[in-house]
Amino acid sequence: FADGNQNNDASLKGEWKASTCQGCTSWCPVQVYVVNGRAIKVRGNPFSKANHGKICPRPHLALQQLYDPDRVKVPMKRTNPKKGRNEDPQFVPISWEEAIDTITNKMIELRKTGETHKFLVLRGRYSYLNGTIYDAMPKIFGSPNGISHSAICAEAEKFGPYFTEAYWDYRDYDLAETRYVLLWGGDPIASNRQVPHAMNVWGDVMDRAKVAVVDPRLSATASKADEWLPVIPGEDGALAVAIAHVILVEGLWNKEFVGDFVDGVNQFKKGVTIAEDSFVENYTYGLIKWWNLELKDRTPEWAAERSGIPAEQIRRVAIDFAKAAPRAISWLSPGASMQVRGGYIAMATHALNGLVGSVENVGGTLRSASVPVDDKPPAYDNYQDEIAKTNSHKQKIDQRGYKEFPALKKGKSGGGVVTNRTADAILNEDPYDIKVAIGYWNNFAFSAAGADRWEKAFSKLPFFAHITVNPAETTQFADIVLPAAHQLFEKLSFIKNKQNKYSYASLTNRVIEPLWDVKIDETEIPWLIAESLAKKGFPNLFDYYKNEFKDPETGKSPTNGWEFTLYATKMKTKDVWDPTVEKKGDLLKGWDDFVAKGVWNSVEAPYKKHWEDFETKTKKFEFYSETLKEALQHHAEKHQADIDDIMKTTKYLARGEIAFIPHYEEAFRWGDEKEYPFIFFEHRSRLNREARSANTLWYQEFKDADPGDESWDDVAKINPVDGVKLGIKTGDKIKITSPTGSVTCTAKLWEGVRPGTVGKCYGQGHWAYGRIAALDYNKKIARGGNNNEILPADYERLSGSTARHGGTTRVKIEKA
Ligand code: MGD
Ligand code: MGD
Ligand code: MO
Repeated sequence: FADGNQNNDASLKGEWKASTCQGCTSWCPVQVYVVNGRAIKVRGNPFSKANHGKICPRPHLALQQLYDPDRVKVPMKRTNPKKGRNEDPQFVPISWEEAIDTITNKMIELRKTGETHKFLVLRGRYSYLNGTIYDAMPKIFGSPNGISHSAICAEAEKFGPYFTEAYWDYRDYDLAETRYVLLWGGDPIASNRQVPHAMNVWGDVMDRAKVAVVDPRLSATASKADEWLPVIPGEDGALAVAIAHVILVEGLWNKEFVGDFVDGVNQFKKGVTIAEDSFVENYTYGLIKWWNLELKDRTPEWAAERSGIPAEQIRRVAIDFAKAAPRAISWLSPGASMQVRGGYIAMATHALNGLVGSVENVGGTLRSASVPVDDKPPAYDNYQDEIAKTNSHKQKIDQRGYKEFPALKKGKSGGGVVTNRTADAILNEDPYDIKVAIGYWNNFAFSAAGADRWEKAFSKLPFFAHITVNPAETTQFADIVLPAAHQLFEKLSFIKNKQNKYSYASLTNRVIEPLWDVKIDETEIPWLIAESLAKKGFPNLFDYYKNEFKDPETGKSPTNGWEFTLYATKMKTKDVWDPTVEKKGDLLKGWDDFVAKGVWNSVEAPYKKHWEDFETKTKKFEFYSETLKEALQHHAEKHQADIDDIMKTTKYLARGEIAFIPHYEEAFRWGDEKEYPFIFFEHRSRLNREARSANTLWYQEFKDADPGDESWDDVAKINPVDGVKLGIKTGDKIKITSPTGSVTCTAKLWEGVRPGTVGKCYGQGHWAYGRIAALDYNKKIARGGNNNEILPADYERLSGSTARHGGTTRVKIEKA
């Protein structure tokens, strides 16, 4: 059926049905080939411009997730009250009625005692209907606690574009027009946020543009690049400021965007301070301050000592990058930012786009065209009673906004989530204890650094319900387990995203009848909870769901969970499919047309849209961030502190005005060099569907698709030079120990990591999840080791992010 010919006899040939793959944050529109009610193949949605109607390898793995015999198939309850990794939960099947009844009994108790804020919803991956369960449910019930996974994902990355150009989001890139791509820990043909797009155009990109990859590992992209800069983990900041230094000294900044000296003569000379009024900036602010405070001494020779990259290579990359201006992309990824001192690396690497004028410019970094969907739940204030109003304004459980956790999302103290801190908050009952928790599409006992704290926190919770597809690590601590519909094949909802200059709205769809007794996490399950709460005397949530979600075509209110799902999806995407609504993009004929096509494409993202008014304090692209200064000032005042004190509390070295500019900071590392001689770093797999694909045969069989890795195994990649010193050979079983934990895995001697470092993929090390992911599911023996058991729970505190990169910890390696 490679031709996808739909004209032949449908009963024999089956049918292609549209949905969306949420295996990673690319969120690609796909089609599923359904024969006789079975999904048998996934391909790209040909109507989708963003991913060229193509997919990466991973939607194929989703088929094995769907038909995984280890799935949770019916609701279950725990019969062993003791919780812990070594306790068998002794789950037994129960009905949906009993499961929901048990949950709402616990919730009603909180209403009775006035402790509704002790109710918590933990969100992992999500669709744009998440507001019904993650926002409206706790807020109407009376809790502030909708806690998302965002800060274990990539929030530190957004810190860079926000505090330079007031854009708290990921960028898109104009790959078709670019002439230079400088990647900071990004591996776009294998991961990041536009995998099928990158895979499809990378050959052309390589023909037209130079590609330089800053990554401690020889990644898939690095192996084909013009330049590989195997940076010492966490020392990216040194490279970024040295590249900026070279661009200025060589006179290669973009005059149109940045401006020029009054007399037209370049005064940027190593070590020389410059008068601020000698330069007139156009769309930027603070260039000379940045130079005087930081850049003037940041030569390639200075950076070479810190980053481990030769000065000539730094100079060459800087010059080639800037000569391509403005068609030059400095592409920032979690690799360079999700580290203890990564906030300023995010700023420094993104500031390079400012220097070459590639911000929202041809061949540069882009924002997005708008998508006319509504991703917020309808207003719910009218459904909040007194308890709800009071309690939902209490301090959130994750300690955001504490002195130590500024979490400055969009410039607001405590504006962002501090996901990983929630475990400590639960354990220490600070700011209070949590009594009833529901987690969905998340697995923090596996996916969060310092995972053992989550095992303890989940064990401590008096009541925990997990909405899940597989019996994951987190599931093992649940009192009630609810089987979730698989996102790609069994769930109706929608997302919006961008790749390849196009923004889009795409439906996830129920393309087959589920084999098992599953329900949709974000709509059907909350509906049942609301209905049950109403029967027990708390009708507000149910009233809200019934009254505020209506079919936009018939005006009908939902009478069951499926109708609620359908009407919510139709309502929130109405402007996309309603032909009478004007918009910039595809014209669809109506809801049925949207379901059939599955995707709506925008026009291309505009260039230069914000040049006249970046929404920063100064309205300019800030090299000296007045926006960050104000945010830090506000946070400091809140805690009767000064900004230097906040810097110290958040583990930064900057003092004075350095805190407001992109600058170098030495990498922060756990562990003493003598005891722990190796810098540990990690990466993701091109087969990772976040941490949800390890129980598929194809994941294990093709694991060697990651450079240096081996099928059915979990290897730590060690440079052969170090192998000789340690007396360790490829295939040896080894134990890797950090100051906070150890894992065992297999040694692989490989030249793609630099001596003194050890690199390991994230994704293996499941001790639960299923019989393929775990080496022995019943005995809870992991296949390999979970990186989160050696990564300490540390943070990039200004954004609230968890540090997984930058060589956060040192380790020792021994034969196991
Ligand atoms: P996963 O671990 O992928 O997501 O971390 P989480 O948000 O915790 O979630 C797995 C859970 O979702 C399992 O319980 C599974 O059974 C369930 N599940 C699978 N499919 C579905 C479905 O279709 N619907 C529902 N309802 N449930 C489903 C992700 C987070 O992990 C992220 S975003 C990043 S970027 C981080 N990556 C990362 C890393 O690279 N290294 C290290 N060391 N840690 C990391 N953790 C972070
Ligand atoms: P990471 O894999 O966290 O982020 O986006 P990615 O860009 O994929 O880090 C990228 C790189 O950082 C790795 O190549 C690693 O070797 C490198 N690195 C480690 N330490 C350092 C360092 O100190 N400096 C530098 N310069 N590099 C370093 C994450 C994005 O990817 C997210 S948030 C999600 S949820 C999606 N998940 C996902 C997936 O699970 N699998 C695949 N294949 N793609 C995915 N895309 C999305
Ligand atoms: Mo993520």
